[in-house]
Amino acid sequence: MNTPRRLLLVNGPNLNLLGIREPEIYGRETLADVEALVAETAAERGVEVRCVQSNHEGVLIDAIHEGRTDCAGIIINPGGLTHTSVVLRDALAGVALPVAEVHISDVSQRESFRHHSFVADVAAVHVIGEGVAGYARATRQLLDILA
Ligand code: CA2
Repeated sequence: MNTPRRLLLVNGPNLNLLGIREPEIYGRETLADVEALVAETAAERGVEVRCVQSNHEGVLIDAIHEGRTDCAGIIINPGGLTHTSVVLRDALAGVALPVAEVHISDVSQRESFRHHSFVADVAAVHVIGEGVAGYARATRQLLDILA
């Protein structure tokens, strides 16, 4: 396979609050830090990243559809939509790009409503509970799949 030129990074609802609220759960890094980390990690292999964060499900779905035209894979932390959204899952399945699912916190150790992910079985990579650093590992694993 040719080296991919671009990845899509999608962060879902409320992740714009990273570093501002609940640092005991999500750490002190901001969304800008997450986006810079993923961009730097992908740049190690000459790959660009387009970053999207939205609090609106339809905006996320449109971004995923647009990614089909010029992105080789998707790194996504769907936030709370992980546990509720069939439509987000359908969008990811529909574009048929390799997906890496990231969660900052260890959702398996939190409330039972966080234990199910609608995205898990359409994702090829899962990095859960490794803090913001998990985005870098997810990026590398996704690029390994695409190489
Ligand atoms: O651990 C994760 O990355 C989550 O995807 C984060 C979601 C949560 O609903 C999932 O169960 C697990 C919440 C994102 C909200 O992020 C905030 C960050 C700072 C302050 C408040 C919310």
